[in-house]
Amino acid sequence: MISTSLIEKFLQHCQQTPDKRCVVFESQTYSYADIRTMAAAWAGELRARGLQRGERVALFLDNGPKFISAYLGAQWAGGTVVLINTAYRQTELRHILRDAAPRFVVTDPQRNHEIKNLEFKIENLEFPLAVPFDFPSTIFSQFCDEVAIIAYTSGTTGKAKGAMLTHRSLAANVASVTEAWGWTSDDHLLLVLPLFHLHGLGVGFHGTIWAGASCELHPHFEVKTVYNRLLSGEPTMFFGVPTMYGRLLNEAAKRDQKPPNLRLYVSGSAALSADTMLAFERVFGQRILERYGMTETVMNTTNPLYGERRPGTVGQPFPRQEARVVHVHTRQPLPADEDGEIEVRGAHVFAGYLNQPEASAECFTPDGWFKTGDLGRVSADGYFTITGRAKELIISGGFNIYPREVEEVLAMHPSIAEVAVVGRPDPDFGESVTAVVVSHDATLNVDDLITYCKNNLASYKKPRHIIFANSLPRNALGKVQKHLL
Ligand code: MLC
Ligand code: AMP
Repeated sequence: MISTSLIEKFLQHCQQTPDKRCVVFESQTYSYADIRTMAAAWAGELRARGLQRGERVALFLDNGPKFISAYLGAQWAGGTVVLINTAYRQTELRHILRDAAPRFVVTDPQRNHEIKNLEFKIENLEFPLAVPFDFPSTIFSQFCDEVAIIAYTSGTTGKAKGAMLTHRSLAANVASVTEAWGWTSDDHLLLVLPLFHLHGLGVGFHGTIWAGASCELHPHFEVKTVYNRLLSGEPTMFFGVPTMYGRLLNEAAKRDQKPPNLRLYVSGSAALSADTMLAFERVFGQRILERYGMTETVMNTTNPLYGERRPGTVGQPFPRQEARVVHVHTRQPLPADEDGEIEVRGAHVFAGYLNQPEASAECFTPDGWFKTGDLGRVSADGYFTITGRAKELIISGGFNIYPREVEEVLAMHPSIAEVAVVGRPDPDFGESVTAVVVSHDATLNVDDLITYCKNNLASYKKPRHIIFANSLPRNALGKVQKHLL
């Protein structure tokens, strides 16, 4: 069992290789010692302002050194970090801040107004002061079973739930990931995923720190910049969602030069089509490694570093982790090649949802398997394939959108009588949000409805298509039959 934490590992690297490059951001290089100094400033500042062990610090920040140092500093000071997607608007923010009740919110001046408009008494931190701070790193062994991160992910209720990940589960997972992918201190990751989700943070950044490696952090994915950085030959790894790989392929079609081989390309957060995977291999000369994860568990299964990367599959469980397929009703394990629900078990699995004892109990079996809500099957030689979802969810460009959440906002619109939100295939985003609306207002305008959604929810959740209907198909119980839509 892993009895160390990410912070402890980070501090070990700071001691052993203080001058080694840790993060590059906007042409500026930060060594392990630099990041340690910045994280210590945050830890000192938070403690000086009264942060107690186990209290929460929310980060409402985009990618950058401030995110990284506040993240490490808050955990170093014994706090729990609450991750917030920076696209979130009032509805989402109000819910998260009410539910997580953070003691502090770390944000940028331009985002301050979003928080200030909410009726919360929060001490807002914008800049760390250099308050001296040092903690013996050994103290973190005692922290292992405390919550390191609360990451919001929705359920069918339409309200996001805070998944609590302990230091131990994060460490166990990143140890498995770095081992499976042969991640070493020589690796340099091109990291363009948002750090407020577990793909960018729990895989990209944690892996970097765990391995004592380095990453080149970008504010966001911009295809031309990423292509140029790949051409440079400097990064050894790139992690992306399928939308990014589709865009890189389009970019390659416009360029004369192809990037040299990387040690590893990884895709996840949404299904990578076998077509995209094979087209990428034809053009870039190497096969992407596809893996499968979730906020509640970070990484579950992976195609192999060496050996067959099978298109359309998400590979096998990471070292020291388990996965199986069970019947959706009887919950009994199924033989190979039969479709059911995927369950996972291991030290990587989260500790439950904040303030949700019932939902937390429901998602586990008595013997500790976590019910992922993903449908799939496993081949006789152990490769998992995801075939669908038991949970209602749209994954657009790697961001999760819960139809119910968008429906609730649209239903509040005075001109809308009924609404149902569904996903539909999209060549760029994989799936896109479509709203079927029943309205008796002939003047209702599509653009106004989209603006209305953007004012209330993160912009990526807005419908990309709105269809007007006279009524919604319902079954005898009055439930909307979405499959007919
Ligand atoms: C941005 N927009 C999206 C969108 N991303 N719309 C639908 N789906 C998306 N994914 C909208 C914005 O709201 C905005 O709308 C407009 O597009 C331009 O914004 P942008 O930021 O410039 O967009 P773009 O460059 O197109 O972003 C695409 C993307 C981004 C793929 C780079 O979505 C992204 O970084 N996705 C990664 C998500 C991720 O990290 N997921 C991991 C979850 S963890 P407007 O109208 O305001 O202009 C997880 C576990 C696991 O799932 O297994 O990893
Ligand atoms: P999130 O709630 O953002 O953590 O999203 C997790 C969900 O993303 C999983 O439950 C899956 O449905 C989906 N997912 C992640 N990786 C993959 C993948 N490689 N293929 C298909 N779906 C995936």
